[in-house]
Amino acid sequence: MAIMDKIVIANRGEIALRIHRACQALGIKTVAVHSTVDRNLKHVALADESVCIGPAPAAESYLNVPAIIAATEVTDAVAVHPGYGFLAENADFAERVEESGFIFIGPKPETIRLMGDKVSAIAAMKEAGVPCVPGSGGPLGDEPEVIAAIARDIGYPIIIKAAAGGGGRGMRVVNAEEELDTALQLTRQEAAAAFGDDTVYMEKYLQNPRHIEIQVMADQRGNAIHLGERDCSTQRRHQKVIEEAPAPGITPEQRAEIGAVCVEACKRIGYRGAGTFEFLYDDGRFYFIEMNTRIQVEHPVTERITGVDLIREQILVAAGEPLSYRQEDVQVRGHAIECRINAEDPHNFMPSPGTIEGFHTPGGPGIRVDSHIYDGYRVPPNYDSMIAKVIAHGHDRDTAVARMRVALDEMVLGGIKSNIPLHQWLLKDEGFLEGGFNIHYLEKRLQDGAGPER
Ligand code: MV4
Repeated sequence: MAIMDKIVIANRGEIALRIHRACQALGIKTVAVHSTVDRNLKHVALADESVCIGPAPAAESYLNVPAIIAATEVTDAVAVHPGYGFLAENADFAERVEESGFIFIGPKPETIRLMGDKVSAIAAMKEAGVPCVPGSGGPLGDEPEVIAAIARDIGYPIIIKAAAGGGGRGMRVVNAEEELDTALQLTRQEAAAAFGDDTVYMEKYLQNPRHIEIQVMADQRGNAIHLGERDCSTQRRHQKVIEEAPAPGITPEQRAEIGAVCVEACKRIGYRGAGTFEFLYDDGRFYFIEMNTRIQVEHPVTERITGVDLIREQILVAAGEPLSYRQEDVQVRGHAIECRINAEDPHNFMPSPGTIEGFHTPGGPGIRVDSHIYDGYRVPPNYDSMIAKVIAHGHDRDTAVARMRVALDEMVLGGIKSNIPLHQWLLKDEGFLEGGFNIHYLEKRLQDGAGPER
């Protein structure tokens, strides 16, 4: 008997296929819910059942809560996996799923809500002993003098962030006191317009940190483990381009220490399922900024170095089963790198939807490709442009990079433009190869005119 009978996959693209595969391996039936333009998705063909939940715009399909709940009811499914993006971190959705009598494969709705508000997330983490960025330690009030005093105390530059923001939305750097009032007003206005909540807070602005995140997994029996870190510093406009694990230069001792802190925090707040603690890493120290309460795009690099199937664990713990691993069972082996392949122009980053003509995936030792595309598949213009993830593993970083270069050279992806040339350039960039990058490195190189050959 399978641990669950049938799961609704409330997502699309590569992650929907990834979830389908994990279900199949557990003997669980799947329901693909999809928009009208997504009838030809690979996981729709493979799923046991499929339900069209609306037209192409995500607001009317993948974000259509009543349609997804109805599809779960009519197919007699027992659980919903939200993947990433769309409704994955929507506490109201998780609540609706549970109120309808189904299992939400993710944290409790109240945990999602706690972490969705960055002010309450930071307060909870600080309380649990997680190191945070020096800051206001709560929402900013409406007295300019008090706010100016907080900023002076922290020391410029500071950053003002929207409590309802996250992932780079609703924030502003302030370099000196004379800019403070204007920046505060603008950030409040933008936050009110974008999130319907003008609550803002303040942190010390770290100028050139790396973005390092810790993967955690918790069951419903009080067990929690960490699966090491990922370095996601290689990004452009808050879109990650390359992720890797372990993070260059992080020692096993540092990993064990910050990992234990995150595990302890998970236990304190009764965390459930997969989660990621996002840190800025500067001057040898970790500073918590946000927690993601979902499985992430880059989860395969962690799977590759630890051997843990994170989607499988998500499903097991959602069913009430214990984690399959104790902390001492988790070992970091070698190095893994992920290149996100997007249907976009490699020079100007404009989306490039269209029909795939000629698709051949690379292979060989240490290569994994997570992708839903196939020869003749039409990439719709309506959604995120990521169409594949290539993951390379090796006994060390250089070996993983070498294998990734071979893989990308071997890969055939015709009919549309892709950012493969951007990756091929980055994988030969000296700064990248040295691992001496930070969150601004890629953007600076591009600004300096470096990049793939035209
Ligand atoms: C910061 C920061 C510097 N100092 N906070 C951007 C996304 C959101 N998750 C938080 N972000 C940042 N917060 C302090 N106190 C710099 C960033 C930031 C960033 C962080 C991670 C990855 C890429 C980034 C790109 C620009 C700015």
